[in-house]
Amino acid sequence: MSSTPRSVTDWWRDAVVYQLYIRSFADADGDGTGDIGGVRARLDHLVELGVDALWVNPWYPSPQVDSGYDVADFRDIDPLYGTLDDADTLVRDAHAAGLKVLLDIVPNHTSSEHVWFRAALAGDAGARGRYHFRAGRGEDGELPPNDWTSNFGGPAWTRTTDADGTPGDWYLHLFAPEQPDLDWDNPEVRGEFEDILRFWFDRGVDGFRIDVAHGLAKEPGLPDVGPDWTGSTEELHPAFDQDGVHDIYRAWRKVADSYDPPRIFVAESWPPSSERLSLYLRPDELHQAFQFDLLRAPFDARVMKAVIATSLHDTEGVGASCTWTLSNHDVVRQVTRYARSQPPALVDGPWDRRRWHEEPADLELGLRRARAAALLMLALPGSVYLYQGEELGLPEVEDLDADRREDPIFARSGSLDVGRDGCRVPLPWDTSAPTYAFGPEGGAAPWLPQPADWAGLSVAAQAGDPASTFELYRSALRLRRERLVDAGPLAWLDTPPGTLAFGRGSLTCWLNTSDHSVALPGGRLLLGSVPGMDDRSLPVDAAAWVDTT
Ligand code: TEU
Repeated sequence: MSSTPRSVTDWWRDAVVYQLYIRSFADADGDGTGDIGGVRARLDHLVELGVDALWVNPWYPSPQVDSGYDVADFRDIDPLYGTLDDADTLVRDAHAAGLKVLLDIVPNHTSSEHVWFRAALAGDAGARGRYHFRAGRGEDGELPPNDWTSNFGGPAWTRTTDADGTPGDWYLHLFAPEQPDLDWDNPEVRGEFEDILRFWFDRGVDGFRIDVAHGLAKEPGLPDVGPDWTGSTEELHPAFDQDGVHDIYRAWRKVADSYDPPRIFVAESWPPSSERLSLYLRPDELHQAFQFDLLRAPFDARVMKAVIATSLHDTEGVGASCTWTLSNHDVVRQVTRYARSQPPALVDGPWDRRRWHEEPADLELGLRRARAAALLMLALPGSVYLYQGEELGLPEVEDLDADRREDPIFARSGSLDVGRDGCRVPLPWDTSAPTYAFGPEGGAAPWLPQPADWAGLSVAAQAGDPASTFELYRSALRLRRERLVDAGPLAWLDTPPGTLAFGRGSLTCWLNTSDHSVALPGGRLLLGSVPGMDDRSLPVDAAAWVDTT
């Protein structure tokens, strides 16, 4: 809990938020899946780590086709995780512990089991108007309405069957067929989601992470994307980052500001550029938007410095602050990303998943680099989101059996993309293999198997060990609160190739991604990413915080 008082309304500008992937955090009822009881039982972990808030991935009723991102009812809790009363209790517990609580809102689509979509399939014209139903192309409407493909592989359209058994219209799903896209041109959709926001804000929830925030408005007419679209996030797609989204968020901001204290939003948006990302951060729109370019960057000081400088420039241009992250439940964990030869420039999530066949991972190197990158990120101005397990230095689990993989990306890509299960393996709490106290003694096995060699990565093995990753994060968060929360903007220093350094207040952060150690000019070492390093030289693949007063 922060020891530095912050303004009640601006706590989020430099907050450290812990992404809590509830399916894999802690299992209290012994069914093998994480739950609210498990979160309540382990809240002290977040307090000891020193974060300011938690973001809970979707916990709503869902068929779990996409780990809860296929929501069937936005105003309840899936029995897998508990009840609405449990949720209220957790919010109270978190607040009592000094932690804010953010939920995950999924406005781009519903589950195909949502009452709205069930009515649409039954032929209710009004319900169909809440989604993107279109007649097919071709002589008998047998071809999809356009050439869009799903983010998970395969077509983005599924044809329905009319009540008389004849083939009917198609509906759009940018993700799985069980996730039909909502039509945000429909005022009923807009009204429903503003009511959903109020439902949770009224229960004390402090804000939301907005899923696929860049996807709600589609280009009118849903035009073809054309054969030349490469799928790179640098190109605008008619389904993403359309200017129409900003009206939606201006309305949402009004809802958030009507509460005391005001509630907040953080956008998951993958626009073609940092400049377009800043449009979401204008004063009458959203508070935060994940700056994914640092996550997409290789462990390379030159690339990382360019990403940081561009992001700071673009957000300052709209009077906003940056929101950094290196990890989440959708991308390969950074210990493994940094464990292979590094790409020359930014990459997209799936790229790392395709490499594991190409070269072995040096996880010792990967962890060393991930610890250094964490000190870099935590020294930056702005807010930081940590993904559960990164404070333990967990690697990606790349050897899950195919029959254990639940991510729809795996099946829908014809197993060409192994999918995201490898970064979603349940946390190890103590050293007792094979489940490391993820659930109660005698409980069901965790929903994904944990590696046999994770005892040393568990919370119990690391807490109190000054050389551990957990204690590195704890120290960094404490020092960050004491020295950096009001330290203002960064000032770059001139440094040798392969390194970067910047000053913030009395602290200078150094990063060395070169192939040789470099001299540290003066100052007292406050924190180093490599255990036992001194304040005279910075080893390779390391970072240091130096007191330069
Ligand atoms: O992810 C949106 C999104 O863009 C991701 O699918 C990303 O493109 C992909 O994971 C990169 O590998 C959000 C959620 O974070 C994700 O878990 C959901 O599956 C998706 O939306 C659909 O709701």
